[in-house]
Amino acid sequence: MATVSIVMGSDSDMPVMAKAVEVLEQFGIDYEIRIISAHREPDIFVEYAKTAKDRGVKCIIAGAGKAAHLPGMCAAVFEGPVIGIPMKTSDLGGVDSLYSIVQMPTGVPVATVAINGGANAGILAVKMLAMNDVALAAKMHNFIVEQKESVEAKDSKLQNEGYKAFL
Ligand code: RP5
Repeated sequence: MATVSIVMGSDSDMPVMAKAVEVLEQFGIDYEIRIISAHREPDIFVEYAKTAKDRGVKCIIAGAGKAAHLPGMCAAVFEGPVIGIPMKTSDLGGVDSLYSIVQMPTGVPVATVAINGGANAGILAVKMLAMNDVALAAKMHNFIVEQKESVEAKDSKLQNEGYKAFL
């Protein structure tokens, strides 16, 4: 059973989607990963989204670029939370993807992360799952503490060695 489903519109999205996968693996979350185009193969897309709940999926992470309808259509069919990742594009820089994903009509939300925000999509999914999982919440707490300590260490280095140590 897959707790999180990761889906992207094209294999060209993989470098960004891989960042979400890395986070899920870091936290030990079961996942499935698919390339499904809502535009190029709508029948397969609908079957995928309709059956996600039966596969045990609690949350979908969907990434797409350009006229990025995949995350919104996931939210239209799947009843659980959907996290959308807008891909940076060569023509419009990803603002096209961002607007396509974030501007959902009332009643059908997509929690949209930053352009190319694959890692944050994974972190947000883990935080959702951690609400009902004490062990996962403890792992997330450690992650947050480590992140804070990492920034503190950099500032300490700055104070001790000066800014040139970072160049
Ligand atoms: C979207 O169109 C995909 O998510 C991708 O970001 C974009 C371009 O797809 P390719 O032409 O690279 O397959 O459906």
